[in-house]
Amino acid sequence: MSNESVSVGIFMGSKSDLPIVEESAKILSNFGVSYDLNVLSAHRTPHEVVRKLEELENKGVKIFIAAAGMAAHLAGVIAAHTHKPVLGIPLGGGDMNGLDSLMSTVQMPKGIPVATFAIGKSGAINAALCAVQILSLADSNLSEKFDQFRKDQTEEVIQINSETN
Ligand code: RP5
Repeated sequence: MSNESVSVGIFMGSKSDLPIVEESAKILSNFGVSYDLNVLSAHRTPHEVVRKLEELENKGVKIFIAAAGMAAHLAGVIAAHTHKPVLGIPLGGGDMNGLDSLMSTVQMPKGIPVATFAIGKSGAINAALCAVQILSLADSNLSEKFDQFRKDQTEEVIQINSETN
């Protein structure tokens, strides 16, 4: 096990979630934020989820991102075992197109919060951006990168109009 520090611990419930969760990883990579990506399930591998979470706590993890579909309890289980912020991404793919995982993730009973994002790709991107925003509070370099990202994003939209008008 390496002793390298990790800022964000990413968990997904199944390998089938990877194409969406990679969107979070791409954002964190672009901002130079260290992360650790894990396929671990709250119901298939409950002990491994906790073991991995504790390993990451020892590496100084500051935020957890948890993505799962169907009866998506992964984010809630992680939140039960840590005092760090947990950002939940509900995933589609099941018969209910993600409404099941949205409700499972967002409807946490009081006392154990999970910040819940949009279903699927938008949620994966926004959860990572939110992680960057939280880390920026104590990191002025990262904060500058985030400011630049927002400026560039605005500029791209303005550019589309100047090209079409
Ligand atoms: C959840 O069940 C996973 O997060 C995944 O989104 C869903 C289906 O998992 P697989 O049957 O594809 O492994 O636990």
